[in-house]
Amino acid sequence: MADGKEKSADSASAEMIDRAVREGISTGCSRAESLKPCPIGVEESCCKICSMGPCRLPRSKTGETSRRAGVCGATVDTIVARNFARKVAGGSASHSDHAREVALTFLMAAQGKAQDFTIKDEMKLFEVALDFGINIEKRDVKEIAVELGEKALSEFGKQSGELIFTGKAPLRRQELWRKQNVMPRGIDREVVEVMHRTHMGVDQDYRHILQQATRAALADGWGGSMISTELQDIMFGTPVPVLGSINLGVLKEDHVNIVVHGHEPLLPEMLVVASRDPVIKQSVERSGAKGINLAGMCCSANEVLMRHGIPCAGNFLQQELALVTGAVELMTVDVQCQMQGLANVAECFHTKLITTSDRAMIQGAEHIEFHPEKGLDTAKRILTMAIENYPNRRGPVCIPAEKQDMIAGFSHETITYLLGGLFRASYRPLNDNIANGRIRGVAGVVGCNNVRTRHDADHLAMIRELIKNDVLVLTTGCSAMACGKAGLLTPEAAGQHAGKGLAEVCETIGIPPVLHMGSCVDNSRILIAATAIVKEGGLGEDLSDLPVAGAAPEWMSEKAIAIGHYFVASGIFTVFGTTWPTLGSENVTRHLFEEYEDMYKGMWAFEPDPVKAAHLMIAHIDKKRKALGIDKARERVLYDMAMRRAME
Ligand code: SF4
Ligand code: MSK
Repeated sequence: MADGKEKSADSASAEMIDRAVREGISTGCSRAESLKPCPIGVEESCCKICSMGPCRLPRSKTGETSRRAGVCGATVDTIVARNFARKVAGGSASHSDHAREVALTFLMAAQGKAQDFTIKDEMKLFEVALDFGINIEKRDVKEIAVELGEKALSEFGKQSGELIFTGKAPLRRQELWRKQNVMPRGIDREVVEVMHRTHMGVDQDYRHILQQATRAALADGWGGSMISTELQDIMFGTPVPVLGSINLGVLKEDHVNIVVHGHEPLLPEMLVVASRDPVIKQSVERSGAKGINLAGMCCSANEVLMRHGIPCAGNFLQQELALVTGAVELMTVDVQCQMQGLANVAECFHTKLITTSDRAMIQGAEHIEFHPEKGLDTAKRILTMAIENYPNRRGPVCIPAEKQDMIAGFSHETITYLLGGLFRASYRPLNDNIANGRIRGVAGVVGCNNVRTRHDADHLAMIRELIKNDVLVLTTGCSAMACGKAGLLTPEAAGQHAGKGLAEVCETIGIPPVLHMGSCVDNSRILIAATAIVKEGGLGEDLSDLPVAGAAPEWMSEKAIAIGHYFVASGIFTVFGTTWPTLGSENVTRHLFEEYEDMYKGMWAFEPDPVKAAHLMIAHIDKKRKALGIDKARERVLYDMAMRRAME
């Protein structure tokens, strides 16, 4: 196998990839070498939704789309559109089922039935209650929270009307969604309808299939994901900038290392509380370890980092590598992005792998189900298991030295305060700096790692290019963690990597040029931040008027497609890397890449070269600046005193 440095841009990961190879431990990197992707599947021109197939309709050698049809007569356009829509449904279902769990826990917390869960951010509770049309005057906090929990839960099963959070979007955008008939009605309904329409022999017009995919994606971004973010903020506190550290070097040889991996922050929150329990502390002392070291992985890491400053062990492609250190006593996994291969890696060491969600089990892992009624008790049980496992370490522990400081926790609320100050919280300074050209535009760079591209490399190449060109970057998920490891989430990064205008703004406010906004569901924060820029005024009337763009250069999951699709349907130009799942159909690709610009004023693009992709985004940003009439401002020179004197 190629050496670790070719597989990862992060030297800690490279070191562990090499260790795994030396010790004969199978990881995602080694499996990818022996398992090449199917070329027909990559282009999504294969249908297997009924047992008369699978029907494979590859492009001809000259690159033309096959004129053949599946056994039922389905064209390649229908097949590719169905596969794309099902990806959107899978992604929307994942975010939204996460949100359902959060909403159920929120309601139990409001009713006093969830052990140790409370309402931490009352101000945000009142704001969100008002969004839901709930009367907050002269009412008890718990009563408001119960009504909010019930109303939020009813968004999932609603059959008609419009999802409540779509009312937060700019009015122009809401009108456009109604005109295109994609306003989401109920979260579950839209996902179910995609699955029905893409069943054998139902919807067989690719444009019509994609219309429902769009409605399902909007039900994610302006529904499930947003509900999840807002209720988590109310329960656990709205994030504020926090100093944290990242990379495999956060693991400690003389501590009991527990890695929380997955997405739902419910158990991780309780583990934080339980780790402070005096009885737990006593058992740590008895074990001979110097303490408990909680660390996060993937989006669970983003959640506990933003609210507690808990260190991050790493992003998606580091999950198995953390275990290869031999220093992890226990890893918990709940839902999404956890590799089944973890069980094999854990077996090579003393590590206990614990599944905790009633929706996800892994053969070879131990299952300890987390339920909010007994949340704290479960967390203590898990910590105790980890402590008892500390003396069982086998073989030499090998923890890479790499560990990097970073600042995370830039919620939309925080950005408002940082920009405008506590007493005049506002996006006005950001809008002004965009108008005067110091900030050329804003980019949301998000998403996963993908073993088919060098780990972290594409995120970093794209983001460095964007900030060098004065584009402020908002980031979430595994992309945020790639930036953290590379030192881009520090205020000093502005002076080192950003263009002159962006650096000037960042240095004045004291923020990094790349702002960590959270986990995958927190991409809804980016929608809210973009909406706040529109509402502040002066930069158009819709999200599609803004000089902004989105990207996921190393995407791999269906959730990334759902996120990208709600960005596009919200009017944002979005470019993905690695591979693109509609290349099997020229018509479907043209529809999403070109016709969507007319329909939604936002469209998809595919560019595997991250620097070229950054320049597609910059070109789009410049096009929007020109349309707004602020393109000339960039050419204006800011004269300092020396230049003025020279003129005199
Ligand atoms: Fe083939 Fe049609 Fe069945 Fe798909 S639905 S597998 S194209 S026969
Ligand atoms: S964890 S969806 S690999 S961002 Fe949210 Fe990372 Fe992508 Fe999972």
